[in-house]
Amino acid sequence: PRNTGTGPPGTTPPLKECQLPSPLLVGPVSVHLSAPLSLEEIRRRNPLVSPGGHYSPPDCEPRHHTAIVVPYRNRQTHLRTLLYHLHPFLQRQQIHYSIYIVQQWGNSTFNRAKLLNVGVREALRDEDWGCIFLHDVDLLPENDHNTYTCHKQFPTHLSVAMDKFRYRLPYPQYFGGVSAVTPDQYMKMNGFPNHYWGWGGEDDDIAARVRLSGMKIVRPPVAIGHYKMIKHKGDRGNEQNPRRFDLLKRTRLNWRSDGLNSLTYDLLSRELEPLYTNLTVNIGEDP
Ligand code: UD2
Ligand code: MN
Repeated sequence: PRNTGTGPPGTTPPLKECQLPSPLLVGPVSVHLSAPLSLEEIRRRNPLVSPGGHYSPPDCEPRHHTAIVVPYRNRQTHLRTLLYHLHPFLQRQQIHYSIYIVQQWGNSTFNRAKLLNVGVREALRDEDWGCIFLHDVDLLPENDHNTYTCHKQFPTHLSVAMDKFRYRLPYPQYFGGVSAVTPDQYMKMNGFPNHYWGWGGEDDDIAARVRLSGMKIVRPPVAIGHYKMIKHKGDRGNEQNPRRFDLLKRTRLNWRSDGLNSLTYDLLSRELEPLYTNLTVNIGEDP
């Protein structure tokens, strides 16, 4: 429980609000990609992270409460690299946070957007998060001035400058990689589409929902939104979705009826691992 200062005498005094900006920030950081440490070793290096991958700054009252949601299947080494990097990064920002790994169960075609819907819904069962990050497992932020917090009014796109796109936005409406919404913004756009099976299109659909629901995308400066993507081949079970262009033509007609309000899934387990909350979910398959 958070210390509100209203407890009986003899309890610890209330914490002061965390300073803005965090005095712990270092700016650009170099990102190591080779041979990630074991989960056990990463845990040792993050002694203040509690089960479920939960953290709150020990000596100030955090201003931000952020859930990190990662769509996931079979990317062990990427996951370790992400955890190794992201825990210290978020702690330097003095944010109260948890990391949720939403793992698609079984061998059916991967569905990133639907996993994100599941992650948002399950994270909000835990806490009243003010901000929800949608985060690819293979993306590592390279500058801690890129704060993992939300804009009050509009969804944020954070990964604006990635090494794989030569540190530029590939196209103006691009929304893939790392983005963030408040629960209100998420509700306003009816969440994300549930019917994009396989690689591609779902990020453009999400960007279209932002616009169709009367919002716009905000972004950090290109100099700050730097990310490295761990190099990888396409995964088996996540082949390019040949229907993505047809689906994208119908976002305008479908976004109100497909999304948060039509989401169904079967949560198979929920485990508080030392460095993250693991959600294993059966999301069905491409009909
Ligand atoms: C791009 C976008 C990504 C998404 C995707 C199209 C970037 C940096 N990212 O990623 O946000 O829009 O295109 O769907 O441009 N995953 C697994 N296991 C799998 C397959 C996918 O964990 O078997 C997860 C993982 O978090 C991964 C993400 O899904 O980072 C996106 O898949 P990707 O990395 O294969 O696709 P990529 O790099 O083209
Ligand atoms: Mn990737």
